[in-house]
Amino acid sequence: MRNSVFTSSIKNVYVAGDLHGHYESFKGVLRRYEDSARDSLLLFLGDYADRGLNGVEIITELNRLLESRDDIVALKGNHEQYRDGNPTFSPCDLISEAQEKYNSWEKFYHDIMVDFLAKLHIAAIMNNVLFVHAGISSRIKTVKDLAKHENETYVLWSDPSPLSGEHPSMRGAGITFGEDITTKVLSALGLKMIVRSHEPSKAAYGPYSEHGGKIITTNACASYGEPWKPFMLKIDTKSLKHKPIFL
Ligand SMILES: [Mn+2]
Repeated sequence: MRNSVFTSSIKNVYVAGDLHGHYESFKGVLRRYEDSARDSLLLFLGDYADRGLNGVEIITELNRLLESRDDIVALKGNHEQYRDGNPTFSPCDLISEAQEKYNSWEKFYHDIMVDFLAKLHIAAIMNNVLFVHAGISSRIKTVKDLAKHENETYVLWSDPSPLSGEHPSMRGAGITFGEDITTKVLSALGLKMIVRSHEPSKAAYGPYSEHGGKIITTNACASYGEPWKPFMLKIDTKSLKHKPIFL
């Protein structure tokens, strides 16, 4: 699969973080976007299935939307890493969900997933902001580096940390990276801010800011059995002004 970087000069972006099979949040995102958005773009940050009950429905409906709407864009998350129908991550609840609802994972994968996965971008850049599912690494020095296959694991798995430098991640994939790395990579790319998801618990009650405000973590799911407050982030990618829109 190609790893492309979506770029646009659009100013107002609505961002939905991890959905993880949470259908109510998905519908909430679409409803709030249709209510408020003009001259803007809706960006999903990945992790559409697993943990919640409705990965099949979210992926099927989002796949249709990506076909018909050019103001809706979706990134790849670490829960969208498959090789010939086999997930390279775990847990992958989508397989049993599709078996149940479709009678066959193979059929769902070939009918829907192949098409859906091909529409996902590895990152997005709009004006001053870089959007990724998880994070970065010092190996990323140009926009092209974001799309390189060998960097995919860093973009899809890494987490910002209070520790400076780069360290192996407890996740077993990707790294943790400090503010020094964030500053270096943003400056190399000529950008000012990173918006990501991947750690829903950090943003359980609203946007989570770290690295001196240069990184914002978002979350749109409520699939962890806690009374979280999922939201989408409205951001002006020129001025960097942003606010949560709770679902
Ligand atoms: Mn993730």
